[in-house]
Amino acid sequence: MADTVTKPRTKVRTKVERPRLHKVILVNDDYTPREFVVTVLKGEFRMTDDQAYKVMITAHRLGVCVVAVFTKDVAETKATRATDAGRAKGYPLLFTTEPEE
Ligand code: TYC
Repeated sequence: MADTVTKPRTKVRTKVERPRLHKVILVNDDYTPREFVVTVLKGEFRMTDDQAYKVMITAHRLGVCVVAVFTKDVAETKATRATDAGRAKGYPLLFTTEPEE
């Protein structure tokens, strides 16, 4: 036959990758009261008193502590809100974000 139809021997597979998660990181400073850090962690990240205290004291001792992981948008929004809560009180409290490896 003249019009031979050849089936493609390869299939196009669209790779769907899970969105990378982003860490919210609490950074220590010398001025923000411990109790205030705990309050912000509880309010913005829905932690118990115990969880919030452990995260705060880890950042206090080591310099930083991972608070939680979220999609990029959620991580950035929460980090900004939590940082702003400190700024509203005149504290240098800082939450940053970075992508998980
Ligand atoms: N280092 C602060 C103090 O001694 C408390 C503190 C802990 C501040 C963790 C920020 O991310 C922080 N008052």
